Amino acid sequence: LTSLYEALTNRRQHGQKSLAVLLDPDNLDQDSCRHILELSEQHPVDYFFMGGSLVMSSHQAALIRFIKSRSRIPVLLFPSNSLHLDEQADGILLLSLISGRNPDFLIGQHVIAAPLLRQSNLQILPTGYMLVDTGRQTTASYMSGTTPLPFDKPAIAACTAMAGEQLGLRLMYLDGGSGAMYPVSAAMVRAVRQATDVPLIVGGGINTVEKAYTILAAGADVIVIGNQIEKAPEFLGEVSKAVHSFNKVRNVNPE
Ligand code: 1GP
Repeated sequence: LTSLYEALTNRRQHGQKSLAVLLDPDNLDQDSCRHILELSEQHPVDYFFMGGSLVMSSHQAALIRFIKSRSRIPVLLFPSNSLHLDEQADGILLLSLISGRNPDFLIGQHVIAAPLLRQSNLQILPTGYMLVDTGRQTTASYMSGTTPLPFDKPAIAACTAMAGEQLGLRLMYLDGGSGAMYPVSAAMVRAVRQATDVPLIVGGGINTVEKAYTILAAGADVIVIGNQIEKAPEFLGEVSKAVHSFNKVRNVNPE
């Protein structure tokens, strides 16, 4: 197992929560990236996720180079297809879109990427990726040609995650989609948490500290914030503090 994965499972075992900041090359220029890196020196960030559902721009490689030359925070690729691989990153969330029934995103893109990944030094994190319906169609659901999980059916999400874990996936990622109107429900986070033992990542539409706290309290190990930090970079400080205060509380009252 990779060291990134070991760190994630260790943190889960100790009830420690993590913050991932999603950097979408389509929405981020170098100046905004520099600003986020400066903020991340004052307010701990555990991971940068790099990617987006479309990636029209060609500067992902330059952005990763920029981050790696200035920060020690691990960069994990969050690719939407096999074109978005980049060896400069530390690792890759190798997503299998298990909420959908499109074989291309369950296994097809992975077959294309496999020889490249094998040659690379990227740490591979096999991830069960579940898109959840949060009120409007997201780029990810449109581009992947898949139907997201129904918002109010936590049991379907739990069974999907269970199946993903049984197939050998080592992380689960519940995603309401970038810029979702509201995040996935606490009930769904709780159901997936109870159904599986692997670290749980939750993102999409987390744009207040309260929402972040609710998702963490429901059992997410990692929360992902993209849009709200793009819109208001100072949110990084607020949400980082929330994640860490949560960890302090958990340390006093371990489960
Ligand atoms: C989307 O989970 C990420 O894949 C982050 O979503 O941009 O809404 O924070 P937001």
